[in-house]
Amino acid sequence: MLKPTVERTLVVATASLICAEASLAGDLHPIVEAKSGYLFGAISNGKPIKAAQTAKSLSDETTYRVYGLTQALGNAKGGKPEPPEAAPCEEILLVPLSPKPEKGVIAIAAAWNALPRTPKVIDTTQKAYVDAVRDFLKTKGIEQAKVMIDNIVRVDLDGDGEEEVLISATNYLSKDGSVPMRSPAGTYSMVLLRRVVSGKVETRMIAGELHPKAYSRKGPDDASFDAPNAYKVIAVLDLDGDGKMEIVVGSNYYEGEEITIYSCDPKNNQPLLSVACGA
Ligand SMILES: [Ca+2]
Ligand SMILES: [Ca+2]
Repeated sequence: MLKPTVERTLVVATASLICAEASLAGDLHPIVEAKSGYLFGAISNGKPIKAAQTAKSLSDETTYRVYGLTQALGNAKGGKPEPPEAAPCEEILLVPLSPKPEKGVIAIAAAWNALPRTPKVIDTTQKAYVDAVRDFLKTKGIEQAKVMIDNIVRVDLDGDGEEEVLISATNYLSKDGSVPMRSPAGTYSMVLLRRVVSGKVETRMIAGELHPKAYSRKGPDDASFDAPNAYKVIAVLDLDGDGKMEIVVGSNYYEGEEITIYSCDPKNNQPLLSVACGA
């Protein structure tokens, strides 16, 4: 009597596994960083799925839509995700895209319009924003900061009719704007979100790091450098199809980079999916 029961259980288990895979493939929206081809993973039923799991369900050819910061750039075909041929970043999966538009930032296989509202890139020297950055740094212990803004993007993230402003500001005091191995005192890099909350403008950091003091090795086990990062908004797109736009932040340090998709939650922007490559 025992054996048939076991067999029946096995049959049921296999069937439910097939169902799970089929529904995943049906609503799987892979997301790729257009320049590098890094596979972030996917969105399935509004939830993030990691790259390795996404890759199992992708076929040899997937049609993606490619987006830049301010425009849709048409379709591209993506091949099966493969690990890179050489180190570093063996854990990353690459999706070869064709064609590869020059201004492409993100490719996503989804039918919805990921750019429901067009972000505007505005003048980085506007006093209101320079002051906002300086005031924010002051609250974090960086007095009299030299404000340097990389880009300012204005867009209605959540679709409530009120525009939000994303400010990417970085200053590591290097003459050529490069990111040093050690952070000098009074340096910073961050992405700030400015939005109106109950009639008042609120400024919050979505990603970034602040260095009121210069990095120095405190103990014998500490590294001799802290490899600070420079953060910048590279795209604002609705990547899960709910009409609200997620924020894509690129960050790089002296020999590596990371790209992270943050949720559009107005109170707390959480990282949803991220890809990183560094030595
Ligand atoms: Ca809004
Ligand atoms: Ca969204």
